[in-house]
Amino acid sequence: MSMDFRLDGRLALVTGSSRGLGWAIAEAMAAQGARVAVNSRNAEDCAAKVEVLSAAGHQALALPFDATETENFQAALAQLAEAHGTPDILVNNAGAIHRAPLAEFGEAEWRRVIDINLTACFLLSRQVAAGMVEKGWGRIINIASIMAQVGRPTIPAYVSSKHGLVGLTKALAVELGPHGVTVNALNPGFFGTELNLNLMADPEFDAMIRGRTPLGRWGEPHELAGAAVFLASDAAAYVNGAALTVDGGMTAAM
Ligand code: GCO
Repeated sequence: MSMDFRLDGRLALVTGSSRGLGWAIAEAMAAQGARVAVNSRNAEDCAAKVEVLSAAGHQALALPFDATETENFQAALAQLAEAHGTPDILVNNAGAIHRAPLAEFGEAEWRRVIDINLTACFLLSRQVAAGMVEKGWGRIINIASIMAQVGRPTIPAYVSSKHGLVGLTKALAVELGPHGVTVNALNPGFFGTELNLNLMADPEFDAMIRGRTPLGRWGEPHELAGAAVFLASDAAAYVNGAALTVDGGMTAAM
């Protein structure tokens, strides 16, 4: 019985995929044969990334929308359904972070981070699940974080949203599993993305990450992509409700 990691014939929507982890996941899924809908709020960025994938001989389309605006993404998904059908794979990757000491952490910032990192994932999953249930096959992959397992100062909204996202993953896994739809999470550790540029530029924080990570370095975005492809593939058909940590061993260490 050969392991099937290919995604041929699948339509994958990856939110926040014009850069960082989302782009690495979109590239990897396209290379595995998926038709990939590249998403961000910026139409030009999506178009530019579709050009890169098309130039590599892959199937891709731009699907710009704001994942926090229900009408916006409903219209985009209706357009997608018209032209290409409903997504077989949804990667809830779009996310935000706000860092401030508790006493200075504003309510508006709290709500913004919860809205994009958790509420948008619920609303998009609810929207896309209908088509997956109809087909009797689907993959929802939530990009959580090791901040779903631990916490650190100054990021209460991010930590809470990522803990919540793993809870949402389990809730949807049990509700959608009977319909052939699996729902899993990835818990990335500290990766070299735009979200972390200022952390990487801080010599003290950089040294702390390298010191606390058994592999001694930050992760590269493409190093998360393989786990996403696995969860999206038929090789992971019996993986449901799981949260796979990809952190170089950081949370395994004392
Ligand atoms: C931070 C970082 C982390 C990482 C990542 C860890 O401020 O602590 O941004 O949260 O980005 O999410 O999984």
